[in-house]
Amino acid sequence: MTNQHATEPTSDERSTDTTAGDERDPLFARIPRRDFMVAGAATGMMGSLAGCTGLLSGDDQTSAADVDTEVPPGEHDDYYAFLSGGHSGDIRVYGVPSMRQLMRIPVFNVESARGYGFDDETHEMLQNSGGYTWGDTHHPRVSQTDNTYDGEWLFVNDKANGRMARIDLEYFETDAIIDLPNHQGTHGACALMPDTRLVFGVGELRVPIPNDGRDLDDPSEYGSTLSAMSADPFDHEWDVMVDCNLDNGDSGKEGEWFFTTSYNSEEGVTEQEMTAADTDYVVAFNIPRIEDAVDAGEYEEINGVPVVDGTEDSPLNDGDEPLVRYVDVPTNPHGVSVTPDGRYAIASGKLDPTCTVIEIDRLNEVDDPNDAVVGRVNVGNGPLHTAYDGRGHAYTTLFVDSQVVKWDIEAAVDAEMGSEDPVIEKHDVHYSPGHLIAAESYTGDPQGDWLIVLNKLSKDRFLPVGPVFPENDQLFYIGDDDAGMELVKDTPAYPEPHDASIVRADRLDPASVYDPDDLELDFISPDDEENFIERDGDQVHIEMYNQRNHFGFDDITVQEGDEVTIRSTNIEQEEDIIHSVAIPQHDVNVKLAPQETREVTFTADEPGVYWIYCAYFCSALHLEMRSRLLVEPAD
Ligand code: CUK
Ligand code: CUA
Ligand code: CA
Repeated sequence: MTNQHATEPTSDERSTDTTAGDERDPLFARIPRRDFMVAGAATGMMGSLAGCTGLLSGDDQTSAADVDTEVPPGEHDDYYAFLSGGHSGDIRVYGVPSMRQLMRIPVFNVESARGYGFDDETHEMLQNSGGYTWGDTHHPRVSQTDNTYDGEWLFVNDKANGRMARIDLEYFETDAIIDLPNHQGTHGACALMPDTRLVFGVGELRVPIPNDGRDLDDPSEYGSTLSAMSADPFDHEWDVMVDCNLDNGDSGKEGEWFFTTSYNSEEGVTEQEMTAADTDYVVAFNIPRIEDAVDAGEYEEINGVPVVDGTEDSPLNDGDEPLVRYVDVPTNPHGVSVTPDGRYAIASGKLDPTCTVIEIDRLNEVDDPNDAVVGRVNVGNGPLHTAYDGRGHAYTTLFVDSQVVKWDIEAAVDAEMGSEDPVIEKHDVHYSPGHLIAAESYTGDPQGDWLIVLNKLSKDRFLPVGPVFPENDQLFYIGDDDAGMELVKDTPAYPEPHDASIVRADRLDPASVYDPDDLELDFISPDDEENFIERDGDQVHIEMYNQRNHFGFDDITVQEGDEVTIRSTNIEQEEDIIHSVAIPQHDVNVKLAPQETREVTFTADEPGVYWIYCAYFCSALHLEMRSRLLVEPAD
């Protein structure tokens, strides 16, 4: 068997010419043509993929042609990937297939490069949602219309503090955060499909609800909730309570069901207790029925939120139209995701080597929800998450085996329970994968070309950087079922992405300068009357424009002890000319992109001279772009 890399591609095969005269969709121009692969096979590139446990019948297995992931200087990627930053608290934006990091979007973290958390507006947003300086983002999900990404919003959870955030994809900035009072940690996050009518945060950690000191050491009284929010405006609508815990979540495609896993049906508090039972749950929430209960007043208000009783013994779950159905699945499941056609919810076993296939329509037909289970495939050890290519295949990460397994969904429905037969192929990854995500896998129409596997461990894959290792996000090409999965790129990732969404670039329409009408604060032009320094007692209010290479005032004089508010507009029209208002020794750092207006409030508590300067390198006279803040000593 020859290694696929033994034969160097010819210069033709290595071509990066994306304008070659053919009729392919320019979006997919970089994917090699079928004839490359035939040529590759003909020149002796037969054999198994490096690191691939070949399950295809031996000699027929051709390697994939070398897939071109190069995005030459000046060219753009075909996709955006939005990766959660884990306990960095942010979102990272990558281009795919280059895997270049394009931007970071601070969400729950204070971040100086973008001045996030420094100006009054973002500071207050963080203060009003709990005042924490960090969060733990896991599940970034992009809004959809008709089960297709619409590029409007991205929603993400905070596992650390029980919050959900909304990111505006016009400006690539966090614009709203909701503190969910009945959540200790919000883990899963996903909108209700097909149209993002609601956004869900999945409460993971069981606590007394309300958590006000009652039932401290009586875990049988603990619970968790699924929280529903409207997307725009971003408002908390209701919770539904369960006894067990809730973990990951995904939406059905028809606005009816929302699925989560639960690994703690035991309602335990120790590892031993939480792993005692042979089965836990996929919890299926019937959203219209829950909404009807809210409308009918069948809830208890807790912490200002209508909370519907969805526990197993709830009277609302009696009868023909239960609000919440509990499906038994093997012990301590983790990921759950709905197939692109909306037929099945597939849950990964984590402690059990299987994925369980639930037929969603059957949930309305069967008396015993366990009768909705139509398949159970033995995929390997430690299955965590499943993604889709839109061609009927599922791809599941195996944390323990350090592999990705590709399997056939309908074959799993046809096969005996527990069969390995639906498995098509396994490929090693490096190492210990958590999530994986295929291009547009969460929509009704996955693109079927790229797959990113988010490996928790990188070990020997990169230059050593001390005891804290980067993660390793590996890019696979999955567009050729005959050739199999091809590993094409390792990408070190700063700790610690958990999940991602990959969105076709043409679905987004980001702004390159601000529209002043979209901002809360009024634009400040260079007109004299719009630039002023006003005193009211010991409060000083300053409004000034800025542009290359000066601020509206050369000097600003205040008194020791004054509370100073500076509001400033970057009046530049030209994209990418960013300024800032930075003041040494006052923790002031406000980024101002073109046409943006922000304000910052601080106390001038030490007399002296302070140079207000611009921290973005904006022009040749960037260093000269500064003003003096003169703080006069108090009498
Ligand atoms: S995740 Cu949050 S523990 Cu598997 Cu979706 Cu990493
Ligand atoms: Cu403006 Cu540097
Ligand atoms: Ca369990």
